[in-house]
Order: sequence, then C-alpha cells, then structure tokens
Amino acid sequence: MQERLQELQTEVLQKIEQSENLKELNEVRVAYLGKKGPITEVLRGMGKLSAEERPKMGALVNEVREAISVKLEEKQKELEEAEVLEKLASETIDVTLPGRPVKAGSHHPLTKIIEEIEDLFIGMGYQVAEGPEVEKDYYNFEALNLPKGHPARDMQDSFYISEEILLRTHTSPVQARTMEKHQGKGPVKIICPGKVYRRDNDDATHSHQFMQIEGLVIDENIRMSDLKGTLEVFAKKIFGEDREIRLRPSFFPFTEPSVEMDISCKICGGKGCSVCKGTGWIEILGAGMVHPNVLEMAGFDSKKYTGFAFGMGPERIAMLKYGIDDIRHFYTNDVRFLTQFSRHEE
Ligand code: FA5
Repeated sequence: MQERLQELQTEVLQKIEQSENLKELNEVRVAYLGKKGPITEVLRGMGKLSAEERPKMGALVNEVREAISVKLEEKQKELEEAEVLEKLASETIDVTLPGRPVKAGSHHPLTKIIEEIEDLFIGMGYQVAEGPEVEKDYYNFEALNLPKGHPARDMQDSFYISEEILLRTHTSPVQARTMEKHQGKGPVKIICPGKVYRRDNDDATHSHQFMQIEGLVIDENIRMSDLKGTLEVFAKKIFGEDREIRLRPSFFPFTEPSVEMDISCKICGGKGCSVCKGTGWIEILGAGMVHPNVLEMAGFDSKKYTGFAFGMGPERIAMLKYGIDDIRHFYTNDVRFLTQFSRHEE
C-alpha cells in the first residue's frame, strides 16, 4: 500500500507538471483527488490494516495529499500568470496603424449662401432678426398695407391654419414686428432670414416651402438711391463684378415705388434656357421704398422717416451662383449633390 501511494504521488506530480493549461490541470485534480480517484481508493482499503499500521498509513496518505495540493496550487498560479501574459500579448494595440477616415458632413448649400449674405449685410451694419413661421394674418398682410379682401393677397397663395393664423408667405412680417418694437424711433437696419410657405406648384424655380431674406432700413433721409446702391453692392459681392443686374418697375402693396431685381442667367449666359424660361434673366428679389401706410401703422412718422425694404430668395441666388438647374435639389438631400459643397472646398 505504501508503495502504491508513492507510485501514485510520482505519477500525479508528473501529470501536474505536464499540464499545459488550467483545464488540463483541473482534469488531473478531479481524476486523482476526486471521490472515484485512486487516492480515495487507497483510503478505503485502510480498513483492512491492523490497528498499528493504520495511523502510520493515515499520516502517509495525508503527506501525499499535502504534497499534491501544494504542487497543484503552484502549477495553477503558474498557468494563470501565463494565461494573463498571453491575453495581454494578443490584445496589444498597434498604435502605428493608420486610422479609419471619419466621414465629415458638409454645409448645405443654402446654409452657405445664407451665411454669406448675412456676413455681407452684418459688415454693412445690419442686425439679424427672426420671427415666427406660424404667423398672424395681421403681421403677414394687414400691417403691410394688405387689408382683408385686398386683391394683392392673391399674389401669395397661402396655407391658412385658421382665419387669423397662417404659415407666413414671406419674411416681411418680421419687418412689421421689428418696426412695432421700435415704437416709432429710428434707425432700423435689419435682415431677416427664414422659411416661408406658399401654395405654389413645385417646378425648376418654385417650391411650396422656400427661404427668404428680408432687408429693412428706416431712418431720416433714406432714398431710392440708397436702395439701389445697397442692391448693387450685394449683387457684385455675391455674384462677381461680371454679372449683370437690372431693376424693373413692379408692384408690392407695402412699398412705393416698387422694383424687382433680375440677374443674368449663369446657366445659359443670357441666351435663354429652361431655368430662366427663355428670357436670359432670373428674378431674385423684390424691393422698394417702405409705403407710408406701413410706416404709420407701425407707429413711425412718415413725414420724418423714410425707408427701403427688399426680400430675396436664397435658393434662386444659390442656383445662379453655383449653376444649379433645379430648386428641388435643395430639398431632396441627395448626398451626391450635397457633398459638392463640402468643407474642403471652402
Ligand atoms: C415678396 O415675397 C416680398 N415680400 C418681397 C419684398 C420685400 C418686396 C420687401 C418689397 C419689399 P416675392 O413674392 O416676389 O416678394 O418673393 C420674393 C422672392 O422670393 C422672389 O424674388 C423669389 O426669389 C423668391 N420666391 C418667390 N416665390 C418662390 C417660390 N415658390 N419658390 C422659390 N422662391 C420663390
């Protein structure tokens, strides 16, 4: 029995030493120290021994078990450390690998043109004002010399929410609101960019929802020549010195006299195409001298104060500047179109 025990000890210690990983080591533990293992079997056989031999044998069995446990523990530590080292080695980060490129978004062409126009007017001393898109009929029409039932309301087909509330058809109500806030005291010098809505059929140059930028200047001695000079500076800065502009007499109920400004078509060079509807010109803004009724309604003394106002469509301006042939490109968000205006080109 003693021999068998010593044989077993040598065998187990060897197996422990040969274990290559924690799983194998555990298998050795279960196989030799478990209930069905050979050491337990030896213990069971002790009943057959004499009373003298039994304690000696018991001590020997304990010695063998102790030696095996110590070896098992040592080996377990060794294997655990090896596993940690292996894991660390396999998880090493190669900091020299090139990074994956991050896809950068681009500025929407409309945002670009609006910011460019804003910067230009801010440079000329204007402030940027904003107003609600869901507007009162009063500010959208009445305060602008367009009382209920006025035939000129038909110029702007509107989306009404109730009798008194509509989606604003132009940015001019921001003029009316700003003038009211000034309580009859000039000067006023603002531009108002924002979304507007009309029941227009969508085509190459019309959209039912589009942007406008309104401009308003009120002070003493503001004249038509100030308006003309301002629009000329604007056109040359945005489109370049070589583009032609023309002012045509027009009608807006809130300005008198009124004009419309056209710019030569970049797509066809003035020969006529589908974008300019064969005329060689594209209308980009309406303007005029603020009607005395509008000044008075907002609390300004029209004998002391005069002013000019203009309202332009930035989509049409971006179309002309970048040679875009359909206004719908701005709203369909095709990335092939949008990425052409990416930051790298700025
Ligand atoms: C107006 O909306 C006036 N409030 C502008 C104004 C302001 C005149 C201050 C005088 C003083 P009009 O309806 O023409 O005017 O529109 C102004 C500009 O908006 C047009 O020149 C055009 O560039 C743009 N626009 C008009 N309708 C559409 C549309 N359906 N889609 C895209 N752009 C449009």
